[in-house]
Amino acid sequence: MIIGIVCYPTFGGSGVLATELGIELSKKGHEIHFITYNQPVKLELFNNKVHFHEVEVPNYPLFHYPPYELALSSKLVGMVKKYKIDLLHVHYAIPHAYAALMAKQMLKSEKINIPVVTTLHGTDITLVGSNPSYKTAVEFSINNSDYVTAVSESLKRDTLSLFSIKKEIDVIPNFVNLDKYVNKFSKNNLLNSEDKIITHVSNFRKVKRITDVLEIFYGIQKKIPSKLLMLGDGPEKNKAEKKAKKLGIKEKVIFFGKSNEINKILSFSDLFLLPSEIESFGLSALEAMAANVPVVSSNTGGIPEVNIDNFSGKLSDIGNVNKMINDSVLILSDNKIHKKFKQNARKRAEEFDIHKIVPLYEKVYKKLI
Ligand code: GMT
Repeated sequence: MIIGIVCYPTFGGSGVLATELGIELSKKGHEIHFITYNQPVKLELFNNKVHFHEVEVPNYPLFHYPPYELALSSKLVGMVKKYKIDLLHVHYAIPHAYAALMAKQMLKSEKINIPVVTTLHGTDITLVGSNPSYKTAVEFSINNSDYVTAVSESLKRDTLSLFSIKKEIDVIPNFVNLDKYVNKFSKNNLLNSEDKIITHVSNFRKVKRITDVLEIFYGIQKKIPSKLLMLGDGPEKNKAEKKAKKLGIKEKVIFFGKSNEINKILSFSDLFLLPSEIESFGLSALEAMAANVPVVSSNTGGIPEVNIDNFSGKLSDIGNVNKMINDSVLILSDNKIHKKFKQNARKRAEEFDIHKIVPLYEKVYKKLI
């Protein structure tokens, strides 16, 4: 099959997932065309089955907002015709689903029928999509896609309750490439070999509750010699650095910024923290679990579908920092308990093996083409 994939090319979960999907599909012999404004960060154009086409958005002084959707839909029309693309799979509804439907409409007038699969990822529904400024167009895009998938049951429920949906929504959970998380790497020389390594990975937005991450770590390090590794970047990073200083733990918290080597850091991590306010799935938690790292998280949204309480980690109500500290200390202070949680984390991640989930998307494509 020849598949066009539209996604954000950044470090966010939806872009990472879409990139991994495209790479895996290409390994299975499909021809993949990524169509977005930059080369996706995790995409290596390593074989002739994967292509990247940049969407250029020319600016003009009249434009306060350069019209990306227009450029994207025009590009999609051109690419579908040029490469005889069989199907468009768009990740994150805003504005990708809308642009793909416009392209579909334009192609119809040339007697080309291009199926559009829309995968909902989370904030395109919960935080941004349901905003009155976007809601009508998002609802239209969902109802008029040929097939709609959501990454968790929780996101499906949210979509059905926030919008008036006439379309069936199929849950196809996110996946992980387990092979990437088997090698062990040695600790960075900034880290003492005695210290337990606590890790957090995110885009440092408000919903991630970064100050909770620091407060949980503050509680842990009082009882267990440890370091906190903060991976990623975003609007809350400055605040986090200030908070670490205020709590007197600046020396124990290391901010790494955006990284393409998360698998290496996870390979020597002992615990992963994800106390988010909203999370449709929690791909970062799944990646940690694939690397044998237990997860202490909130129980919001789709997280309980990934992290199983008392098995792969521990879950708490949003903001219950004291419980998260106690849970972390319990997991880390006894080697036998820690080992069991580590094994269970990997076992749970195996349920989301890329080789189990990607065929579900292939089945959808075959049905539509
Ligand atoms: O967390 C974000 O704001 C980024 C967003 C994205 O587009 O990458 O993440 C969402 O999609 C991920 C991949 O499906 C999910 O694992 C995240 O839980 C989801 N984020 C939220 O729902 C806040």
